[in-house]
Amino acid sequence: MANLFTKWKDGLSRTSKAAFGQIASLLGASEITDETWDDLEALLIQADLGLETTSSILDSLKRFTRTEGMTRANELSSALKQELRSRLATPPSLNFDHKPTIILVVGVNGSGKTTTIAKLSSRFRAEGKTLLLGAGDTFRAAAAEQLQVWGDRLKVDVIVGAPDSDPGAVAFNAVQAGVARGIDIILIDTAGRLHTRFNLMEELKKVNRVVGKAHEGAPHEVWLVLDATIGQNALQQARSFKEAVNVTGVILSKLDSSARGGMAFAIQRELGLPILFAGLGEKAEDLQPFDPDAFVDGILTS
Ligand SMILES: Nc1nc2c(ncn2[C@@H]2O[C@H](COP(=O)(O)OP(=O)(O)OP(=O)(O)O)[C@@H](O)[C@H]2O)c(=O)[nH]1
Ligand SMILES: [Mg+2]
Repeated sequence: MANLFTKWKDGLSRTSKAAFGQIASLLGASEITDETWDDLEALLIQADLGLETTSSILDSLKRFTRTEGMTRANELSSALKQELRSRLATPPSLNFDHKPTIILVVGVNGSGKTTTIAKLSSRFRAEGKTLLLGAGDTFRAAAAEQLQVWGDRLKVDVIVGAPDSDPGAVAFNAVQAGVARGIDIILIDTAGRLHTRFNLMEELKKVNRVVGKAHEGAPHEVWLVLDATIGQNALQQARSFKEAVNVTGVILSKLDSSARGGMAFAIQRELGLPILFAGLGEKAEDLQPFDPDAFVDGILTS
């Protein structure tokens, strides 16, 4: 298995070659001019950092260059790196104090929820936890099957409902079964839904409430899977899901397919949500705990 550094570097190679790569070239050996600032601003926006985050980074860097008396653009590189790093929180360590710890996984269609649940199962099982999966996506016929295939492969039981049955009922059954069996972690998959669809968001609220009825204090975590390739739209999605259910953390999927990835900074700044894991590929071991140092190093490697 490739070491972690290589995994992040390889996983982020698209990102580092695109906008962030151009930043590295921009910060070559030339003088810092007004044009340098304009270009840097454009590239940070292009990299998906968002207007607010970009202007705040530029303000800090301009202040820093003034106080340090910097004139060369290449001196800006390490300042930018530090600036980016300081805007990413180290994710809180996950403690699975509750037995079972019940985790609801939410997000728009195709964001990577089901695959992420499989990857998480594989990771948690390797840490010695017992798991149970709830196929709360009763909407799409193939959805429960997809989770079941992963369950078979990973040897993790999956609680499945009848097609078109109530997703709340499946979630309820999964929680009850997990409690009865003394399971450590229950991961509940949900149907993908557009954050703009009122009825589907109401349904998600209901699933959330039902899980709370099945077990007091649950869900203990609600993880939002955001596709890193969709850019700034991820912010809007995150806002809507956060309003509907109590999202406790974000998983950034498909960072390996994204040419930008800068919205990680905007998610933290504008929503205050921790990024817990990053999807760096399609294999089970490609889900890694979010590592801000490796992330910043990875995107700025030219
Ligand atoms: N390259 C890459 N592909 C990923 C990653 N995570 C998920 N995918 C792919 O994205 C596609 C959609 O993943 P799913 O897990 O089915 O997404 P979902 O959110 O469950 O989709 P719905 O149930 O339809 O809402 C699949 O082809 C996955 O293999 C990742 O980190 N990197
Ligand atoms: Mg799914």
